[in-house]
Amino acid sequence: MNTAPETVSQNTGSSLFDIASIRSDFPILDQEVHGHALVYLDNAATAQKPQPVIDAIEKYYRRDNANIHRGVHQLSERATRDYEESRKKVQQFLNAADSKEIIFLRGATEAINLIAQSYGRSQLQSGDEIIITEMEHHSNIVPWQLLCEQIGTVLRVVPFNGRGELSMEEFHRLLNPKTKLVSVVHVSNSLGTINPVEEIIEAAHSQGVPVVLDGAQALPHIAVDVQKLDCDFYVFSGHKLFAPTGIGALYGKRELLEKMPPYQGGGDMIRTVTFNKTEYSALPYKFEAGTPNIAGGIGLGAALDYLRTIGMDAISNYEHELLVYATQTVATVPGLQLIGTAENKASIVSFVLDGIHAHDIGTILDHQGVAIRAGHHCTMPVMQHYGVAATARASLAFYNNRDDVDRLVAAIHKAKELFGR
Ligand code: C6P
Repeated sequence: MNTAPETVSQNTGSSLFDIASIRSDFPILDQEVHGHALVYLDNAATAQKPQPVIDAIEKYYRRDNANIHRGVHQLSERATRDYEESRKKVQQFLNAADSKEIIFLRGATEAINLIAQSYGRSQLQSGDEIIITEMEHHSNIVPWQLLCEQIGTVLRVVPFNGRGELSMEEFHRLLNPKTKLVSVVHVSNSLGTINPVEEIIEAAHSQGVPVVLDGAQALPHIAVDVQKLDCDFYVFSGHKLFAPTGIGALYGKRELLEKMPPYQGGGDMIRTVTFNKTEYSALPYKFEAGTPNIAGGIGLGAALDYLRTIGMDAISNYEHELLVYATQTVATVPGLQLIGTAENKASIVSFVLDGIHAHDIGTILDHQGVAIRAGHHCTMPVMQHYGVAATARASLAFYNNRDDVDRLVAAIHKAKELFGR
């Protein structure tokens, strides 16, 4: 395991942050890659899992594995109880008013597709406008394009400036009586920008327009209160939140979810079925057809318990300090250009290097034991904005430390050396 300058506890302002103890909760970090201690800086793609999450999944498969909501036996009762407890934990984590407002799905992608196909198809009409932004992940672009092809809605796109900050002037200009939905990323995965979602929600609501927030990259870094934000929908993926893959959730205001038709049909989402008429289950089950990812749901609950013991404010404060350090240190590399320098950022550092393709940077860094992501990050319009094919992206989590950042910078220097730059 890495020894770090900050293995001493750091006072983050709100609580003591014991980085050494936190790192020891993530067994995967304690390994070598290509003969070097692993530095994992690809957290925006997927985050690592702490031991309590691994234990919760193992316990489910060792002791409790059974289908839920169906069985009359002990195992099914236990599995159902733990799965439904997790729903309550998601409700508490987001501060939603009611656990019925939490729909378990595969992740952010499926959640946005559900909103587009269920809310979009039932509530919007040809000519209605949907506002998104230039910095959306493809999963907050393509589902709306599909809807536009299907029912004739029109997509409007809010641009961002050179720093990666949304043009709020343009947002207010685009918001007009034809606007029927706004769907915006809370934190950009390729730029790190934390968007002014409060202002967006207030302006949209003043015109009676509901707002969807893509929280996939926000929840791992900042405390989110959906009631305080007053957003209408909030979506996220568990695997970026230290939970297993294949599980995530959609939060929706109850009155909106109530009027939306089911997204998929099948078992568990019905009350009665005859060949003449089928009655659907109540919320949240109306949107949860078929056997769900039970182990994933239970693992997600364990991840949220773990995050609660550390505290999201402590995480935000710690990561902010680390981001400042990473930004300053990485920026000292000659020929390196940071992509995404917004005033308000989460811990994502995207960059390009003169004369070296991002994929080559990624490969050379991997050989130094440093895992980053290189590519368009499923945000091709962001790449088009900057006129680059790809960026190298280091995305930090609360288990990273200054030593990781120093290793990143040393590996970038090595890449430059190998390319004779
Ligand atoms: N971003 C990244 O490396 P899924 O695939 O459903 O778990 O998440 C999709 C998604 C939606 N919104 C945002 C803002 C995201 O960042 C992502 C996933 C990963 O940046 C994989 S491309």
